[in-house]
Amino acid sequence: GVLMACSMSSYLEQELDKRYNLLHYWNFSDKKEFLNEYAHLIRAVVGNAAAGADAELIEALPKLEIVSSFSVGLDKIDLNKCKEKGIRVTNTPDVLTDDVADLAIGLMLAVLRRICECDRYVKKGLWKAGDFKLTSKFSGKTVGIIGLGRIGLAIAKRAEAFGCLISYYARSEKTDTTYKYYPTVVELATNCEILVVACALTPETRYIVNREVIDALGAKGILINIGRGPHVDEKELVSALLDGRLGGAGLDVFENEPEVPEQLFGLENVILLPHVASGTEETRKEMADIVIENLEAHFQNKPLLTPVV
Ligand code: 8YV
Repeated sequence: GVLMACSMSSYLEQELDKRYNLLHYWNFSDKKEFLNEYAHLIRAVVGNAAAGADAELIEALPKLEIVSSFSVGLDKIDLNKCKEKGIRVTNTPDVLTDDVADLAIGLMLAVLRRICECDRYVKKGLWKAGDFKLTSKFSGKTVGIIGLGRIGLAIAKRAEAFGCLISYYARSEKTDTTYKYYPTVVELATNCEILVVACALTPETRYIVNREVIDALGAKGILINIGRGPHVDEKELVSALLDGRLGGAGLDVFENEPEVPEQLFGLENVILLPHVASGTEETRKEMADIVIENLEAHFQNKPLLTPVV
């Protein structure tokens, strides 16, 4: 049996249903009762950015062999517990890099050029009453990236094409790039106009964007988050935006998504997206195929495509 942790892709669901005894965890309101009945049948868990396999679920599944995530991020999986128990883990890297980087640039443009507000302006028939106000230029801005992995690098390359000066923070300086390295996020934020969160969520990177970083970014600074909500101290972010201590934000992820702080709904310098960075037909199909191929490889004793553990 394969346990799907939450609803994520109808294509993936159909394909898994053809191959395995697929159990839909979210359909069972009484998880205890469900586990009592089905736990011994489950050899695989399919999770995503919203639900994965925490220590409790892993402990409850004595026959669990593999957790295959429909995401690149692994923060919803207890990796240590998996290691300890010899449970394999896979994710969906690379195929979503372009989409996530594209959307990060889209957020920068949307915040600075007020694209969404402009659209509403035209659709409300306001244009006839006067021209839209002037906005801020994106090309040539300094862009600071937290995490220069696959996605961070793809954002850097795109921003470079817009004539932006790129700098980054990472645990250590990369030897294979000429982008300027800052050893702390505060220094990075002090020296850039647009700060982008593009690292993995781990205990070390939780709240990596805190009050100090927000203040360093400042009243003209823009925060872009295509990582995870808990990378940012959301209470601090909201109060900085409300007080005008931060220039603007483009957010695809939130601390308690799908809950989004309603105080932000009225701010035109803030763009709020419902975690859609990888959400294209093309990419979600590729992600689903990787999940399926990893499970097939595992059950046929072949090497996994994208092993993490
Ligand atoms: C997905 C993601 O939105 O890859 C990740 O880490 O956050 C996303 O691509 C999600 O897992 C799809 O359900």
